[in-house]
Amino acid sequence: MILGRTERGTPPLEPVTLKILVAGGFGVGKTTLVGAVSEIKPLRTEEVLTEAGRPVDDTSGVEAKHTTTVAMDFGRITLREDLTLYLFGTPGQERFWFMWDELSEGALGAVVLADTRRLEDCFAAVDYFERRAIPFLVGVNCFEGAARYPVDAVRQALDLDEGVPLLLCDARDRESVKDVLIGVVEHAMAQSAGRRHALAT
Ligand SMILES: Nc1nc2c(ncn2[C@@H]2O[C@H](COP(=O)(O)OP(=O)(O)OP(=O)(O)O)[C@@H](O)[C@H]2O)c(=O)[nH]1
Ligand SMILES: [Mg+2]
Repeated sequence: MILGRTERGTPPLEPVTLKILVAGGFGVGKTTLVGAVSEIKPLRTEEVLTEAGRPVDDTSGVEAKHTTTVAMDFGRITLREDLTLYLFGTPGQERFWFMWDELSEGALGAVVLADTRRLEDCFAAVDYFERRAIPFLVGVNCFEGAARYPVDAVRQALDLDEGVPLLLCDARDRESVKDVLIGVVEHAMAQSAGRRHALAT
């Protein structure tokens, strides 16, 4: 009888868990993205947008939005039997950005979500990850009614480095979000392999 790998007692693969951040401006779809792919009921910290916040909470473009993230979103997705991602969605509003340093501790990489109607809202997130050399990818969340721009035009507007991937996505769609997450993992792995190579030569 020929024994299969498991019968021969090959140890099961050690699962790898990686931490990925989901950042971007207010109302761009971070909480939606984490909820679309998480296998566990996502932990959310939503608070109702109030009259008092109206002068600072710019909901133009997302008028149907009634709540905002005040601390973080948390979800989990198993991409492969041996690869699990923990997703941490950051709060979008500037007054909660002090959370970002805490959340980015130990992160492999990040997704910066962008909305072409308010592209400038993601500049701060792009700067944040560039400065800390945390590998990131830009996901353009394609809201209905938002003009579609060529990928190169968006890259230029964001002044992205050549190596930073940019993908179009739909934060509500599981498969689309999965592609984005796979993109971040691959990009981060390629960067760290590049760094190791540079050190060895
Ligand atoms: N049409 C459309 N609506 C979306 C999409 N993604 C999110 N939304 C809606 O846009 C609104 C904002 O989504 P959230 O996921 O709360 O955004 P957020 O980035 O977590 O917001 P903050 O935490 O407040 O910064 C919600 O009403 C979503 O239903 C999308 O891809 N298309
Ligand atoms: Mg949110």
